[in-house]
Amino acid sequence: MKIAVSLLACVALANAHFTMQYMWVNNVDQGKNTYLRIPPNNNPVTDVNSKDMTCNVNGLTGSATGTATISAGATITLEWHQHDQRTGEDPISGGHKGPVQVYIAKAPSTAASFDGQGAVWTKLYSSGLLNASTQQWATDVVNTSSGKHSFKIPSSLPAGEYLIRGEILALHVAQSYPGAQFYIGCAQVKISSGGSANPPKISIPGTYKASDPGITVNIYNNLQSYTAPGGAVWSG
Ligand SMILES: *[C@@H]1O[C@H](CO)[C@@H](O)[C@H](O)[C@H]1NC(C)=O
Ligand SMILES: *[C@@H]1O[C@H](CO)[C@@H](O)[C@H](O)[C@H]1NC(C)=O
Ligand SMILES: [Cu+2]
Repeated sequence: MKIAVSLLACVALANAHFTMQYMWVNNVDQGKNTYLRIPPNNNPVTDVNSKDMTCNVNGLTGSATGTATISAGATITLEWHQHDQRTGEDPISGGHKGPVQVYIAKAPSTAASFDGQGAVWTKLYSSGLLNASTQQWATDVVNTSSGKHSFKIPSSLPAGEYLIRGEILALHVAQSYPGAQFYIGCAQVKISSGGSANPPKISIPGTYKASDPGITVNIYNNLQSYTAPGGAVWSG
């Protein structure tokens, strides 16, 4: 019954999807759509093998996009909304439950010219099922935090230009594949000083599989634990 209701809600609210619209650096708002690769609309990606998984639709280049200079150790906040506004609407629409993750990938040259293909992505942040008894998800916290979630750029990352990839995975229709909805946003940054770490890296697309228990999953069956796709967070 719950599944049927959620399916209906999803169809009825087809444009209740969302996009990543702002990046904050050390609590300073960089401005709407600034330093971000902007997709044509707020639809999710559902094919885990599609290149749209990297930085959303039309996201393989950022030649028209600026690059923010940040220092290693900076706190980055990503902010998501359904439509073109910060107020008057829930950042995340009802039923869109699931994990929130962030990856980073070092560009061989400029972030603007980087397509993010290959084993280049390191996971910096992951938040999933926070409380099994209340079924509270990371998306619930983003929703009540005005669409925002924050993470730290590890100081040990080498200086250079990078793509930051935010991912919110909505699992309300993920019982069969394709169903899980990937909301993806990429930001371009230049880390001005840094360390010499060589963190573990995965491919997006590539590493995620339709059969991953974090991608094809029924979240309406009193789920007790959840493992997000993409492996462990690298903490620097
Ligand atoms: C976001 O919060 C609003 C208001 O509390 C709620 O109606 C909506 O269902 C929430 N979204 C999700 C995905 O839980
Ligand atoms: C989960 O929520 C319940 C009910 O609100 C609360 O008693 C419990 O402490 C929470 N558990 C965690 C791990 O936060
Ligand atoms: Cu939906």
